Amino acid sequence: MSVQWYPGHMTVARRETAKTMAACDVVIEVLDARMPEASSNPVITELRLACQRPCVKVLNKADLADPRITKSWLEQYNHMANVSAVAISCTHPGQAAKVPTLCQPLAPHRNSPTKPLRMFITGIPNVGKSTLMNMLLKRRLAKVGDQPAVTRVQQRHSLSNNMTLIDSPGLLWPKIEDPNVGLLLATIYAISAKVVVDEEIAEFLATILLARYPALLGTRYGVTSEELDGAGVLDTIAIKRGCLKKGKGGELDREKAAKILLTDYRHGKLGRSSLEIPCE
Ligand SMILES: Nc1nc2c(ncn2[C@@H]2O[C@H](COP(=O)(O)OP(=O)(O)OP(=O)(O)O)[C@@H](O)[C@H]2O)c(=O)[nH]1
Ligand SMILES: [Mg+2]
Repeated sequence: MSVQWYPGHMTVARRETAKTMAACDVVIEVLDARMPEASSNPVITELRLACQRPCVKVLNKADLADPRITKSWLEQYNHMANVSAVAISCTHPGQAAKVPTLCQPLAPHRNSPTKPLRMFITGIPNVGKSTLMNMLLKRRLAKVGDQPAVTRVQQRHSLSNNMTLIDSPGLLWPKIEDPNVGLLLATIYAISAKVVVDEEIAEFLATILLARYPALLGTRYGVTSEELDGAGVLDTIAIKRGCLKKGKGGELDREKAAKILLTDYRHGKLGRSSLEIPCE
């Protein structure tokens, strides 16, 4: 599934990102800890390297990811030049504060009211950029929500006399060529539901979970080791949850089962899992 979802506001956001990148000191790239590479926008990396800006990679939603795999990702990222990486969960008060602490040493010359540290929060849609900003400011200044494209314009705020923060709209790249990346991004709802089919995404997700975390599927839906593929997992969910098409003689409603699996996964109801592992 190659994906083309690039609403008008993202063209503007791409231009604004380039401008803000040039006028910031540290880039805070918010990623989804369950898939840090798939959720890293190559356009943002390209702009950042062109502007030679240091970066803090924030593996957010770490409460939903497999902690062992998150640790491996951090080791890999912390070896990169000009990059610090941290895993946080914005659902845990206090963890967000690690981010500015990591930003400061990357631009030590910016540390005064006349030369404040300018931190630019960027990343793909729905990874928690605005939530992170709200947590740092300890106020609900930006609207947040579990769907892509909630933030439409940049917002700049002072974090202290010596630090400013900019939240920005989620940015994708114009054409996601790799079908796996498209499906991964659809799984975490970084791509609008209008352009993807739930059943296809859920089958893809179920296939990965079946291979890597079968016990999670077993506990929540009673899926057994006899299930051989993602389609079978959806059938089991449909049976266990009584998802039947109306007036179709008991035919399974796989679309409804797909929605159950995706909603559960997005809300962490299955337990912690990572869909990408380093050096895959
Ligand atoms: N479980 C969990 N959920 C989180 C975390 N951080 C944010 N969320 C949720 O993720 C969803 C998206 O958060 P936002 O802050 O709106 O994401 P965003 O990156 O600003 O999204 P756009 O503005 O659409 O690009 C919301 O439902 C948040 O409550 C986290 O650390 N853990
Ligand atoms: Mg936002």
